[in-house]
Amino acid sequence: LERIPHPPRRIPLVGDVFGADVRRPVQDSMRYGRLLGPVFRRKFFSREIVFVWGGSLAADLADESRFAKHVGLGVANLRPVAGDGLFTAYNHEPNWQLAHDVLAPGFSREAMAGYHPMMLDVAERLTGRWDAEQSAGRAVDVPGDMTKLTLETIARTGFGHDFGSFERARPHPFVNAMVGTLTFAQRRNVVPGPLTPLLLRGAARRNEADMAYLNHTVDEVVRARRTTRGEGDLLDRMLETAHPVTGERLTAENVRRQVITFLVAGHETTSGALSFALHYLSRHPDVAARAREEVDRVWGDVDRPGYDQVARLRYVRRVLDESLRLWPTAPAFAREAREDTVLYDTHPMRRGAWALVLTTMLHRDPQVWGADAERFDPDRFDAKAVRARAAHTFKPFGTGARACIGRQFALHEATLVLGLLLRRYELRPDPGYRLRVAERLTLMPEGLRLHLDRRAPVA
Ligand code: MNH
Repeated sequence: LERIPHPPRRIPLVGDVFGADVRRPVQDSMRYGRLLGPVFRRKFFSREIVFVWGGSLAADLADESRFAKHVGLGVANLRPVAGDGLFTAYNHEPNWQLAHDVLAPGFSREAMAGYHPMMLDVAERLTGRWDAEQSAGRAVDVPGDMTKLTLETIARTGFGHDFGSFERARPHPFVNAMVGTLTFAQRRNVVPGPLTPLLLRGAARRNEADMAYLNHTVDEVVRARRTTRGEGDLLDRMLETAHPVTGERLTAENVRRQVITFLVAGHETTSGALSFALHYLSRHPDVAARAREEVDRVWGDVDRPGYDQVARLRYVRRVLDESLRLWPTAPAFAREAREDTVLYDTHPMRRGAWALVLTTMLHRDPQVWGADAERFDPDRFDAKAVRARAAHTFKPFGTGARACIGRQFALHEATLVLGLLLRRYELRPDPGYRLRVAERLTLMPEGLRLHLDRRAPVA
């Protein structure tokens, strides 16, 4: 540990709190990463965190035989909300394997094709709203509307539920409660443990209320489903499917945890990814033109694309990949040593020792991405460039057995929506807007508004 650099002005007892930005811990760490190099540490009171972002180090941490997911920091702070749900379960908890095996078929290609018409329905509610904003000459609130879209999509495809987000002037209270618990979980990372009751007392009380509201909402959805059957969605799987080998089922309490997990994990990150992609499309008219040309070519005169017509939007996918490279909306993940080992033949780690992979910086490592790593360029993801790159250097969905189960879901949903929006509108940026990134465990372009022009319908 001694050889790993840390910020220069370390203060006894409190650590590296000097100049630390508690509202933007990820961007703060990016700044230190640039200063201190591919592995560094930061200390907050008694807690010291090792950050890793160098491509070779991160690739070594991806070795599943020596490392596994570590449930720590923001993920551990979500345990009160999400319990042993898939995302927050410890590796040794039996409910992880059980739920993984029961739910994995809900993310197969066939399952995605089944969700596609519902995703399209929700996306058309978005374009309906954007048409109205456009004709009224108003700019659209990108993160706000993308959050409505992704919440409705996961609620509908996962649980047959409708939050009515597009009919509301303000976010659904479920969203406020969820953002509340996420923000609280992030704050707890930077407040020293013993001082938490003192500094966060009011916040903790609000957090209790937020969690109660989440539980209540979910219990209602589950209760409604127990009386009627769904259309073979995730909730049906959770309630009815037994494990293929052991015959075990999820308990009622675990179903509650899973529903919350999917509603939360299934929309914040996708909403951010779409918002960043729209930001970059509005700032790179050449890229937007190329993507739009692809949509017109693949969709022809069809305005309601089928599943395959979305899967074939290769360039739009690259735009998304490149946005997730620069701003992976789940900005870090933690890895722990399964046994005593040496990281990259350099850093000894004891069993259980862990490090945080700072994905935002891994995706900007000049050794991997070149000297122009900060530049937005979707061609980094054409097949040839991908083949030429080292393995385990693009990790927006994490790595290994505990990587994102919703990856194909998110990519299909986001590609569909970008396709529809490119087809329908020209995006004009606000000339005064400079990208500002808000953090609440996930990343989001703050205050992003875009002006729309309707395109002439394709002949
Ligand atoms: Mn998702 C795990 C990123 C969309 C459900 N997700 C992860 C991890 C990352 C991640 C990173 C691993 C975290 C860790 O190692 O601690 N997820 C994303 C991103 C998007 C995303 C960047 C969108 C873009 N995720 C989705 C969607 C769903 C979902 C959509 C559900 C429909 N994610 C999960 C679940 C897990 C997860 C569940 C936990 C999987 C497991 O541990 O078994």
